[in-house]
Amino acid sequence: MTTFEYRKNLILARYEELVSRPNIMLEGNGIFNRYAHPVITADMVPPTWKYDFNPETNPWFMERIGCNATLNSGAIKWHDKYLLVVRVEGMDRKSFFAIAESPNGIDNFRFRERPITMPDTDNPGTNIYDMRLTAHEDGYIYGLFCVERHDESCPGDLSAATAACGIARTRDLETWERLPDLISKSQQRNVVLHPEFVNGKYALYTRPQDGFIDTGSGGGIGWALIDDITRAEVKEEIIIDPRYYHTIKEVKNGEGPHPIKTSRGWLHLAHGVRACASGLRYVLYMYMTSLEEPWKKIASPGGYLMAPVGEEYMGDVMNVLFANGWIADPDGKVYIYYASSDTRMHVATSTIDRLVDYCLNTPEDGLTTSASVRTINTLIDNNKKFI
Ligand code: M1P
Repeated sequence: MTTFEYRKNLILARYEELVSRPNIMLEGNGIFNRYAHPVITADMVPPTWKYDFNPETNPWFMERIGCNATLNSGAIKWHDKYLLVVRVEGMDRKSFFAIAESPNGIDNFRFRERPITMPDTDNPGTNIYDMRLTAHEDGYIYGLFCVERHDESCPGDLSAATAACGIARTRDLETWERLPDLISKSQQRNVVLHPEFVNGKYALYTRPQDGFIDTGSGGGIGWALIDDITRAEVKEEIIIDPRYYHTIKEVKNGEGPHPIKTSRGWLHLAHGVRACASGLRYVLYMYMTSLEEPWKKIASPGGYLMAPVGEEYMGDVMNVLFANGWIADPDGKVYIYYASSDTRMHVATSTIDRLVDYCLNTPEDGLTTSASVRTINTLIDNNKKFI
């Protein structure tokens, strides 16, 4: 057998084994369950995207185009399948979108034949990433994502960049129509389209920021109504979920996927960021807003819902959990898709009832040590009647 044949068979066998590996649910904290294996890793990118299969031009069956990571994925249920629009990051640091689909939402994710070819605007981005998918009541599926460009106002600084919100829409998740980027006075990342019209307008969750990394003096999760999605512009913006000193969202926060509608209000998943000696720590948290007025907070459970554990802590950007996709099934099961350390994708499952209970009955952050201890003592006192 030639080296080419041997290596080709080995790579294909390993790939098949990995993409068809069953996942196993782990016991959790009553709120959600993690799973034993990531749902998508860089090794699950199809070999045809990486290898030249021609024995004449690739006799050693060498990898030609490497994949670095598969992370921050948008999610949607489509024709009974669980679809992730995965941020695939090549070894060249460029991210692109690619759809992976699974019959059950927890394993057997396979990428479609090709990545998404996203049309550019007249001002092409250098990098695009982190798509939030919204099946809007106007009939389109929208994908909102970050478009990164070099900041031309700093010609001498190769790290200076700007972040804007790119907008595309599709009816079939095959062909995408690119709309102009969101016009906003500030830079924007983590912009999410609300699935319903509000007062006859499109509604966005925003994350205004002064710079590419720093949210500056502002920040927080914002809310803006948009007159025309084909020329989207943030004219007025209010902050609906601000940052607070000495909390999980002291440095910055951002909306995750679009909120899930429940009979008790809109369920929101977001990420919060704080600084520590080892750098920034990204965790996932939840809040709820009013059904009628989705910009008004009605519940704010204290602390984080999920933080990195085990191998989740390790990766390209350590100590990061980030989620921009979840799927709620008609039976109430919720699939939370999250990336760990900007490296791989995982799933955790819960139910709408459990997540609503979590939001409504988890004590709020009292913002001081004394308040936290008072809250624990109240729980201990109440428990005395039962133990
Ligand atoms: O590296 C962690 C995350 O950093 C950014 O998130 P945010 O805008 O909230 O700071 C994004 O670049 C995100 O992709 C990344 O996962």
